[in-house]
Amino acid sequence: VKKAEVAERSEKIPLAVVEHMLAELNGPSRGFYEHLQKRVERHENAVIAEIKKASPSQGVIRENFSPVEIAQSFERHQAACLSVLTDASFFQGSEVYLEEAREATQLPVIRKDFIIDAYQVYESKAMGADCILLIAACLSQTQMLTFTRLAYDLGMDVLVEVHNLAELDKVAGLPIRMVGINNRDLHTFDVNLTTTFELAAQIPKEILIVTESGIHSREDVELMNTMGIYAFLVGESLMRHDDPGEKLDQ
Ligand code: IGP
Repeated sequence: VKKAEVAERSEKIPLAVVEHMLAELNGPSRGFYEHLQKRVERHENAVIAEIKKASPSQGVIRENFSPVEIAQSFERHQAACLSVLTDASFFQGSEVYLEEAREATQLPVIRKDFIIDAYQVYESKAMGADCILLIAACLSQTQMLTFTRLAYDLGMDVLVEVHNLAELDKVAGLPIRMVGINNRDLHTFDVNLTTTFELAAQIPKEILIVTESGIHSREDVELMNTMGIYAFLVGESLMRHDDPGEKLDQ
């Protein structure tokens, strides 16, 4: 009886109210795009530093895993933003890590997960994400548009990730201001930085490009700079360092 009664009441809560309440939750958005853009426009490097315990290709990357300490180290060493893996099955991530990392710093945070349902967009806002990742390889054009609009309504930014020209075509009409180019093929795990060079040439100037995966050295960064790319998503090479933030100074 109670169940039926609650179900009846819950149907009466308009979605717009839920959206409004969620948009207020966890305080104002920290401006993920703005944090990147203000550096990129001055041709300063902007790193989205990723908190990642394990990956499908590498297994456990970091044994001594404290999201709070890692996040604070990234902030001390001038990371522009944080990325936190929340996917449990492939990356041993958790939404708790995102909540802890965000609370321990002032930095905007992207939720790194495989978003395939609108429910996860609401969920991202509820856990405090300032931005969500949408992976073109996993989504239709319609889904990307729906999830993007929903994220904006909830006050979050969107980073759309592409890996090849077909995916880039698929995202061309979306109302977005950032594109992530993943140098890693999600099927084979092969990493090739030329992916960024090939795709970046096809992307309109006003879109902020983030090069993702396989960035390990100062040389990699400088090579990207010669292509006019100043925003980076870096995980593994930071996580393998004793004090992960220190690697950002190298
Ligand atoms: C970080 P790397 O090679 O620096 O650890 O890569 C990030 O790009 C990678 O974790 C990533 C990812 C993803 C993970 C990019 N896109 C999509 C899961 C799902």
